[in-house]
Amino acid sequence: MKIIILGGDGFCGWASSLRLANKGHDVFIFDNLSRRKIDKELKAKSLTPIKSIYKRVETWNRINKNKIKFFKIDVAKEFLRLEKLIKKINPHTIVHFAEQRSAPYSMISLKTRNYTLNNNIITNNNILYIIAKLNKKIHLIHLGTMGVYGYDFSKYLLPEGYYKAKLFIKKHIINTKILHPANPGSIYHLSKAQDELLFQFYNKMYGLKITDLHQGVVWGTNTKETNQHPDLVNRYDYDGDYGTVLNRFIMQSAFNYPLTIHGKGQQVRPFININNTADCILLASEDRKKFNEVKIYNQLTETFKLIDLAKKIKKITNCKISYQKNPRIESERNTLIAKPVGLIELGLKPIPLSDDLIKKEIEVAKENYQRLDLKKIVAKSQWKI
Ligand code: NAD
Ligand code: USQ
Repeated sequence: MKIIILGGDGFCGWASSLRLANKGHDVFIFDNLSRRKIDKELKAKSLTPIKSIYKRVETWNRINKNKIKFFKIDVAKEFLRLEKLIKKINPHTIVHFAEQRSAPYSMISLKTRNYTLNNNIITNNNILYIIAKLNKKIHLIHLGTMGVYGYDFSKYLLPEGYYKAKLFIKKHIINTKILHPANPGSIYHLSKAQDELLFQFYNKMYGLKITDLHQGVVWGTNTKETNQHPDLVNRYDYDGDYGTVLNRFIMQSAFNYPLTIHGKGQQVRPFININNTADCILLASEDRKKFNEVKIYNQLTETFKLIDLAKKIKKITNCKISYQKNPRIESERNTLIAKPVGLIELGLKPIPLSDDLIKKEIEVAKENYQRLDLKKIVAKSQWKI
């Protein structure tokens, strides 16, 4: 199949692009390299030495028979070029990773709030409009987030996107089906809640085939494809703005830095390994079934309380744990019961967090000791205005 990967130079997009190419698909990466620009703005960099996208693609194409093509393009700002390229390629599927994905970055300032909202919502509107105009059969797969729900809705298994509901209007009751109520905890998560409404709209108006993958926190670095050559290494964000909690804890324990728990660490969050992210993208891309409503999957494999994660790592490395004043405005205690029900039906084989995998990731961090900047570890972005 011909598959366009928007944001294919990023952490999830790169691993997924290689997985799809490895499985014989024709992959076209579209990316404006804004993530690399933000690294410069924040004076931060991936712990792993990632190569330029040009080198990455050149190396992949040299050692693999299924070639990848790269186009530097801004999906939010270059509408006409985007339309022309999509018309020329006429893909079966477009996978959309091309958003500003850090909650802390989205909360730094009015500028980063506006950038996140504009970039994330407009990339979706552009792509949906183009699909509706050119070829309604193109399947759009979007990376959403489990954080649109706010993590604390119920003590029951979290449904995938929709609820049967009774609406009480004075004495009347309306039986209906509703989208899971949105309850975002950052401007970034809010942008993803807005994306959901765009999908409902374009699906209802134009019958588009859309899959929204509500993904949990991704951990890990490499996959069997990125391990093929050092030029293909995936990014490892560890800084206070872009590093996510489990990869940060692993990096911190590798360098004897006390694990930075926000608050008391009673928050429960969903997690998924980067290899399983790539698996989910492959499974969703190869799902040729027709569906009428927007398909929503919970893309996680496990949930963990943060303190339990920290203790699991401490058992391996005997590291210290440090309880930090929480820079975020968030509930510090929640219940979250979630499973990847639909993705398992599609064939997902979950990779559980194990001591062995943690040790492997610690090795990845240690190999790159020279690139560590201790000053970048502390999370500086504050939710309060
Ligand atoms: P990333 O920042 O590493 O990758 C995003 C890529 O999109 C970058 O290469 C960036 O340059 C590109 N991009 C951004 N805006 C663009 C635009 N306007 N035009 C073209 N390219 C653009 O992020 P990631 O961690 O790979 O996340 C990818 C997607 O998955 C995001 O939508 C994110 O919300 C979602 N997600 C990520 C995680 C996680 O833990 N990393 C968890 C859940 C969901
Ligand atoms: N946290 C710590 N210590 C740290 C970093 C984070 O205790 O050093 C805490 C945070 O306060 C929060 C939790 O860990 O309670 C998760 O934070 P995170 O930065 O790992 O993840 P989050 O901000 O939720 O965002 C990440 C990705 C985002 C994705 C989301 C999935 O950056 O793109 O959408 O995970 S989800 O969690 O399902 O919303």
